[in-house]
Amino acid sequence: MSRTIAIGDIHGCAIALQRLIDEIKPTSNDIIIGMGDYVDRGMNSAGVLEILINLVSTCRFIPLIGNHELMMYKALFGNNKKRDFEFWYQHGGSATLASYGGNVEAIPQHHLSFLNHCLRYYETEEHFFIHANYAPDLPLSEQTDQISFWKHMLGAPTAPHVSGKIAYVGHTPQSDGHVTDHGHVKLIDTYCYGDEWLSAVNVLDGEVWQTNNSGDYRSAKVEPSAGNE
Ligand SMILES: [Mn+2]
Repeated sequence: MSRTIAIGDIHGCAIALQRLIDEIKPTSNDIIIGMGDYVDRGMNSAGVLEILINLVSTCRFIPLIGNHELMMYKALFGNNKKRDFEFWYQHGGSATLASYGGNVEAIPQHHLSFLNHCLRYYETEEHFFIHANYAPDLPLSEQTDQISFWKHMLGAPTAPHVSGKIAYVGHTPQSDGHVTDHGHVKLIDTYCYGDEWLSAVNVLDGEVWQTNNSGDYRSAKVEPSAGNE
């Protein structure tokens, strides 16, 4: 039995992430998609990246890029390091750096290489996964950085995508701690770093695992999302 599971924005919440993985119990048959924003804001970004890198050996793990990975990567490797570093540092990067003892040089090579291997989006037969948002009328391969990684989905949801596939997005914190189900698009950043929950969703049956920074676990359900509309 193969499961396809999307994990919402983690933001340095290593305790919640570890509990989540303990509950999911991934196997080599599972596809797990990380929605991006693994780092920044929370207490232990270094620990989060270490846990995610280890996931590669237990399941088929597909990490997507979030705007925070973009900021971090630019801060470390960009053309304008001073400006980009300042920008990252002020948007949660200070917490990430602290998790490495405050020393950029202490970020291990395999963490940097992880950042470099994150994907812009991922799609299956019936679903697609992208950090922030999408232009409904454009193919996934033509989406812009601004929309894919930065544009919040507030108020009315983005219209269904031209592919007819169901979208999963993170990035826009759902401050009540619940996955928001608009049918054609599911919002799964459930605000773990803001003392709510970290969510994982099995996209085939709507099972939801939720954990928090105290290491608590609860289960939930979204509407089955197989099929169209
Ligand atoms: Mn984000």
